[in-house]
Amino acid sequence: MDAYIEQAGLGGILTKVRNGERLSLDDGRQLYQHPNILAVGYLANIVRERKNGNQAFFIYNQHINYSNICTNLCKFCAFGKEKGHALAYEMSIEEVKEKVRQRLDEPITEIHVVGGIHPDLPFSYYLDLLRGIKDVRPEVHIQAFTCVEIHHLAQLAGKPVDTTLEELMAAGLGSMPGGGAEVFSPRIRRLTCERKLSGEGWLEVARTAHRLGLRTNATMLYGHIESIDERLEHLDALRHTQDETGGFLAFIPLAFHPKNTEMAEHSNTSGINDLKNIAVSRLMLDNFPHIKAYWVMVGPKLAQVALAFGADDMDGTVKEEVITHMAGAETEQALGHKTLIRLIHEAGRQPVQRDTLYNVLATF
Ligand code: V47
Repeated sequence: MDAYIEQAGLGGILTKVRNGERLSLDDGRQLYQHPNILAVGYLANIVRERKNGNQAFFIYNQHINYSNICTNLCKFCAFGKEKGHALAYEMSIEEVKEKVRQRLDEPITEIHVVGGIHPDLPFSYYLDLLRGIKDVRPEVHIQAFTCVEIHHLAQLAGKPVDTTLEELMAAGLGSMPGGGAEVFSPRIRRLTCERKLSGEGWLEVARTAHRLGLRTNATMLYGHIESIDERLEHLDALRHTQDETGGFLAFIPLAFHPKNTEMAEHSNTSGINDLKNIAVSRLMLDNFPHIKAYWVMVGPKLAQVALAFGADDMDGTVKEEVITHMAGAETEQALGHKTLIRLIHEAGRQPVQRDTLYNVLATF
């Protein structure tokens, strides 16, 4: 195989990968532009197996999107709606608790909570939301609020981000999901989400969370107007932040879904683009423990294949995913854990049910 990689012109990168050396942005550019997906995937798989062996993780989780009312109205998003819009909704704390109650018979270990930037819900709503979930399901880990939401909550509370996070942690916040990162480039933010917290602002919230001991994820929304260099700068900013804090758990490349968005003229991403983003992020993010192939966005079939191209995690059972489905996702709303286990087995990997912090709960 090494001769094959050398013939593909990737011998220099292979040497660096074998020696555990950091890849440069030029290396990243070469990988993104390389036509041979097998060669790029082979390199990513070396890192994937060094970090996670043959294990492929999944989690038993539930998604709750408490409200889609949002003042940012990003052009790539079909989920966020202005207050008063026919499709706008907001759940009462009792409705959130009912969602949790409805699934008490399932062995869910994580509840993933994300919403928009709501113009008038008070800070107390978010504390009550966390406490309400814990009332119904005390043992569950709550992974809630993107860095963008946390920044907004700090403004609502009129307090610094660290104090705000401490109050949320006391109410039950266990970790934070990786959304809202999009592409950090100011050009992309100006053209697609000009009202959103800046890339530097997103990273600063993540740093603050990590300082308090909160683990967080990171994402990148690819497949729209971003250039390869903008993707690489995004990955580079993440790995520098991870050098400083070590607080990121997983990176999730998010495939752009254009339907019902203001960027609907774009096509869906291709399988090769999806695999490239997984493989290149595995290679560039040498200090991230995990790369997720989020089956909701890339489909269960490609997420399964991605386990040989750098990914070591398929996310989880999910259920009631709204953000991608409003943007036209054709995947199911949920995958049973038996399906996840079968997909992982068929990929030749060892299925591992994990908790949010990647502690092993069961192997199959
Ligand atoms: O923040 C919005 C993105 C994110 C679209 O941390 C879109 O483990 C594609 O972050 N097409 C929410 N993506 C999802 C997310 C996530 C999902 C699963 C696991 C984790 C994790 C995080 O989805 C948003 C935004 O970046 N998004 N619109 C769209 N049309």
